[in-house]
Amino acid sequence: MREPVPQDFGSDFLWGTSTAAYQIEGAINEDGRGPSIWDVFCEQPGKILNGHTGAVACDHYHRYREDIALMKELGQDVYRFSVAWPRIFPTGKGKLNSAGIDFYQRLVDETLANGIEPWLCFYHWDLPQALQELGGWTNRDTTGWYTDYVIAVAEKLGDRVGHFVMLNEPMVSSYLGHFLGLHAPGMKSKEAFLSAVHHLNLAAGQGLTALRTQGGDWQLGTIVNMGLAPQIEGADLEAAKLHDEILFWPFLDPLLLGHYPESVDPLIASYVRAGDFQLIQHPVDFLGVNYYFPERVVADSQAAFGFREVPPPDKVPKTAMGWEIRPASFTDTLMAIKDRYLKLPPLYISENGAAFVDTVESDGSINDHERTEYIQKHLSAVAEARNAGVDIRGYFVWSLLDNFEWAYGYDPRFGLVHVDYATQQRTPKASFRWYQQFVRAAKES
Ligand code: IFM
Repeated sequence: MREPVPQDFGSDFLWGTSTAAYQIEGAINEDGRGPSIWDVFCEQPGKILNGHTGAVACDHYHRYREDIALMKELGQDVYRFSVAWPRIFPTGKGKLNSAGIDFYQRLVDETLANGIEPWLCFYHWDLPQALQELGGWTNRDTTGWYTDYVIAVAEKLGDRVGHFVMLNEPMVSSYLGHFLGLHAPGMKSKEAFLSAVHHLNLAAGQGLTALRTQGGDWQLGTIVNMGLAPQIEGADLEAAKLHDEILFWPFLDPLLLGHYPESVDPLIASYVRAGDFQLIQHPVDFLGVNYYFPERVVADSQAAFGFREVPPPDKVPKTAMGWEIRPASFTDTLMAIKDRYLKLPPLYISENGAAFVDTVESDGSINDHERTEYIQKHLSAVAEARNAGVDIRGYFVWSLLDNFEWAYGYDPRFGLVHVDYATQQRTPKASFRWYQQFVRAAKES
């Protein structure tokens, strides 16, 4: 795979970074914010590495101006952030907390004042705990509370925000949160997982349909994560197909085809009601794809769904999280999405990036060449997919800042900007400088 050159993307391509509320904001008890499922999960012993929590995180709630100044310095066009639902509705529903909205008003205004377009994601996993106590995503009513929340946010911010994202990675919140128990709310049940899948899909469709009736001139879309298994010798292709049907395609098939994959259909049917697919299949203006690594799987007749995820072989390159580095699978995944759907909206790579062990040198610099190389190679993969006809219009690095990496706490560092958690000092890494130059050159091309 050759190195990407800025001309591969053209001057219209959008360059950005992504973050998520719980991973960077901190200030969990300020200005009337209610508890989220992640606050509660973090308090449970043994759930998060080193007992870390998002209570302070990057203190972005107070330092957002400094962080937006960094984005401006980086030269990015777009910034995807998420709104913390429990800041807007502390108990998930009912009376709106205006102090919570005020924070996002300031954030959006500052972003725009710096010439950056805000992309607002409604849900990046931090469900209000009060709704969890009513069943969370296993309760169909959550789709209605989500819709009320979405409308309330759009009413307050929709005059300045042009792009809204309904959900980020519903596969992770349903599977890791409801089946594997590795994420909040920490459930381990097949039924909880399947109901969460359907209710997340329904919430996105219902929320999107409601937004369309508001008359705003908005671009509406949603984000999935995908990383199809490498189609290489020795791979268990049958198991991979099953895995993808259970975990990846259930979020795109209903949206773009109006039904679940064949193997999911009988499992999930009891949660589906008449009219659901009409809501879920509502046309989107764009689709975000997050890619990190290809999922390797083998058949396992003892496993709940007949497959098991396995670690990559020793000899393949990996990130600090043990994730396989395989840019070719990124191209393959994008091609597979294109091939599966006749009518596909424009795609954005809404997350891509890697954790590596960063060393702060004695002069304060962080020469994270592995991260730069990872991004370069994955941009090549994007360029290759574009050349093969996939309509990809932008790329967002995950992430602007080092941040709270969920069950792994603060150990993995994904940022273009290093965060010293003791002092909250931000230091751009070498990858930040590389991305800055690349984006500048791409815009001039
Ligand atoms: O940090 C996460 C993010 O919240 C969602 N996508 C993957 C990232 C890295 O694990």
